[in-house]
Amino acid sequence: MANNSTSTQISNASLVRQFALEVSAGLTKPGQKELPSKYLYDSVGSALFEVICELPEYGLTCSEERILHQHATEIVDQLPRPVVVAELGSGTGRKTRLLLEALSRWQSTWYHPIEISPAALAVLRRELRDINSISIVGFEREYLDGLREVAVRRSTDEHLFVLFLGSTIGNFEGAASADFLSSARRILQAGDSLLLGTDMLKPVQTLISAYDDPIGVTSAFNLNLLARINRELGADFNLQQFAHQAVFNEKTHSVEMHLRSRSRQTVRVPEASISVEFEKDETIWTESSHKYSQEELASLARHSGFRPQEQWLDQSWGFAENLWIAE
Ligand code: AVJ
Repeated sequence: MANNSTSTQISNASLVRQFALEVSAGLTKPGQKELPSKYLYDSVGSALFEVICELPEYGLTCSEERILHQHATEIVDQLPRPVVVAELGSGTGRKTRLLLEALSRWQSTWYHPIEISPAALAVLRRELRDINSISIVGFEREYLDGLREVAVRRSTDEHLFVLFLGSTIGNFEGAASADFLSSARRILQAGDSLLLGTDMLKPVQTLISAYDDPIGVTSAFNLNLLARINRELGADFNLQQFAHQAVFNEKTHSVEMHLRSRSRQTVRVPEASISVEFEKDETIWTESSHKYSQEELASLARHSGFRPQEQWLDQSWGFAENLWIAE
């Protein structure tokens, strides 16, 4: 099979309009202002996230890579064949490569990365183009929309193998994670599988260092969201007037990233037709990264229509790769 690579995408104008709507909703929200974390990943943000993954303080990536290095073959051996692979959020492809290589030993494989960032999709295609018998067709879409497209294209004998790595599931707030997984499950058929990466609960200080690293990469990653709003929506955020903050929310078991206003100020966002007032020390909540317990994972699987099949745990950091089967 040729290693081709195409993608279907939606128009830039409609993406910018959607961005403007979500920025407007988040910044005019009464009480805690917020911005959706998915917008952290433009080309600058995606590049910064790759650097974050190299930081010793951010143990998630290395931990997950260790698991896949050791167990990729064992993981794919549990799958019904033939499988079509769909990945929610493609990352750089380094972890995916380990699984695709293991798969390509016994079959030609269609691989569908679903990724809202065109920059990340491009990196991925470059990264994976040398793997034999893998055909890459990417979808520049939101996760569930992309998954639906993959699902309608599969033939009757094919099983879907959905990758959702890196603990990105942790970015969904509270019940939203079970809602999301339930929605994904409804797109799947019984017997399809999900490989879910989850970062586990660990001491708060370890977590804070992971999200507030000493050389400021995560700070740049967070502040870039405001820079992006300046670039794409013509806003006048003064980046010097905002500070990165990482806090652990004990109630929700999530590390939250915020951007704290250093002064009382007003920011205009012309393309979103809004003007926003900030009190000194008021924050914009930009991301939550939930940390899991084993009990919680079991109940999450149950509530979203999956049966946990097997788990691979890296003890040295505390990261779990979970293989769940759609019931
Ligand atoms: C890619 C969403 C899993 O939440 O740990 C890294 C993003 N944010 N540092 C995470 C992130 C701050 C990351 N995910």
